[in-house]
Amino acid sequence: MRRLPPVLLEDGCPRELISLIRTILAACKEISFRVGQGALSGVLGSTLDENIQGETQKKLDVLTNQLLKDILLESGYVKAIASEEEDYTVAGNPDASYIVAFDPLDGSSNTDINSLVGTIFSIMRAPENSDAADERIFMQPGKNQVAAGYVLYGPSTVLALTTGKGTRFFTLDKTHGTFLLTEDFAKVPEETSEFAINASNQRHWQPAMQNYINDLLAGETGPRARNFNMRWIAAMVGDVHRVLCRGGLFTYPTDTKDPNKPNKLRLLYEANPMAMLIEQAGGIASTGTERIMDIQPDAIHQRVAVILGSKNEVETCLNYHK
Ligand code: AFP
Repeated sequence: MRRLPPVLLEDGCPRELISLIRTILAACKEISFRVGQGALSGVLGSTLDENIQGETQKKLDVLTNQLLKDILLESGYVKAIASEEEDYTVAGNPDASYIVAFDPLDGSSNTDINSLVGTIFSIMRAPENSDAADERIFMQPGKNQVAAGYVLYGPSTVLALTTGKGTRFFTLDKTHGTFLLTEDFAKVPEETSEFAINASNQRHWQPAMQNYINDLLAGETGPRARNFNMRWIAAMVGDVHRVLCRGGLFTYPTDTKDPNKPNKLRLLYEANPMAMLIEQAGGIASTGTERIMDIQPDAIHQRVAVILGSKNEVETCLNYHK
């Protein structure tokens, strides 16, 4: 089976970028081990702290963030990092070419119930002659990403990775500590009868999403004339993995539940990398009104609405938004 570095070399990936990806994966192997230890290593449960976004931090949020941050900054391959768990960006090697945004442990509330969690990352080039301490170096649209991926810590540890030449899956061989290519060029089926949304927010959605979901729920006697199935893992990384594997529509739409927080998912380290993986597998990723990867960010923790997945179903959903 092919190993990760040769696959990326064949794609013509710059050596520095490959080294950076391998650095992220070194941290992810450690995270995979820690998550797998669960209650044995005393890392479950919450801290007493909140992050800048007002969310209670899990012990594993803090630990995984520290692991990724330390290994990335020590590697010398990154000019700066942005993390869900860091209030501000952190400067690294001023001469490095790349910047990395990451969610160290997406779906961290799942850790306490031994369910799916994952690390999401997005890599971009730092602008020429930029200042490593200037957070504006992250204010680039997702279409500038040179690589994006996630590592899903499930029954097996799976890496989904794109460097702009398709989306591939690698599985961690825990005996040898190596990520091995297990699926070349994943393709999201264009048609689907499966969707993922937190239905408990239904009364807070905008009319377009209300109408779309009502028509799915109406099943074969409704306007769609067929039955749909619903799944919700409460970790975007798990839901997107399912969509990449067998198709589906995943959405976390705008809602009016909290007027100060109309959107939930973060653009830089959740929506953008997932959008790149989905598009590279033939799917669509939109906010409902625009392509996610075209959005010009104005803050590192900016949130956006997300509708992504199987091409035909996302297009149908977008038609309700016109
Ligand atoms: P964390 O990044 O704080 O772990 O949150 C996970 C998440 O942002 C995303 O991965 C899920 O899709 C979503 O939250 C689940 O939210 P609900 O609480 O509405 O189920």
